[in-house]
Amino acid sequence: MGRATAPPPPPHAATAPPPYRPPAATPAGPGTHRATPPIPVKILVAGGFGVGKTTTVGSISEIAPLTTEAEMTTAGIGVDDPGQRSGKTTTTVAMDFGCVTIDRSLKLYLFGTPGQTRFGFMWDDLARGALGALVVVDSARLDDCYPAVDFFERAGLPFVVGVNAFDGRLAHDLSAIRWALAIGEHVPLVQFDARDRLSVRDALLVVLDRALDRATREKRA
Ligand SMILES: Nc1nc2c(ncn2[C@@H]2O[C@H](COP(=O)(O)OP(=O)(O)O)[C@@H](O)[C@H]2O)c(=O)[nH]1
Ligand SMILES: [Mg+2]
Repeated sequence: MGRATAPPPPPHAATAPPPYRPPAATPAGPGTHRATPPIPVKILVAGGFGVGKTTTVGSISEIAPLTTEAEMTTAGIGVDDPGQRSGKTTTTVAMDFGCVTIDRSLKLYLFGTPGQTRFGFMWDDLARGALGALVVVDSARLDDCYPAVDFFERAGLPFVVGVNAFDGRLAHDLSAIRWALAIGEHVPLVQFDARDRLSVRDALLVVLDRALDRATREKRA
């Protein structure tokens, strides 16, 4: 912010101008820090259709999440199945976007992928520059998350599987889910609630941990 107009000339403008003096440096006393903007980190929120990706981004985002939801139409019957327990009537057609500041040094930018496999062509673009992913899973419909698990395994991107406990219940326990998904021991598997901000935050912190772990290993290699 600056002044819109130049200050009026001093009354003695006709005399020689005063010698140039550089602007006084701001005193760097104790307690003064230069504000460094937080490091932006891109994280994907992926998974099948109707598993809670949009809900996850919406629960934690500190900006009103940008979603591209559209009403589902009868054309989707038999193609897009949100599961019996869901009252879902809309679907994400491109992506969800939200962000959350973790602390002064770190800000996460969350990109929710569209769930339907027919939008798979967008995943490569969305994954560009991402440091990690949370693959959201509905324990009653494990099949739906295979494409996402495959994608991140092939892409070599660190990911965490987050089982969204619809109504606080899991259809199978975590070890059975790990076995069914055939994910390696190095892939963290956590239970969370997509509607609960703190629960989503904890799941995202596990993703960050994985991403950091991977970055440190790469730096050492
Ligand atoms: N009961 C319950 N409903 C949920 C939960 N997570 C999402 N939902 C609902 O399930 C439906 C699908 O969620 P949504 O986030 O749109 O799924 P997406 O397709 O993965 O983006 C919506 O109607 C949500 O309100 C949950 O943890 N418990
Ligand atoms: Mg969605």
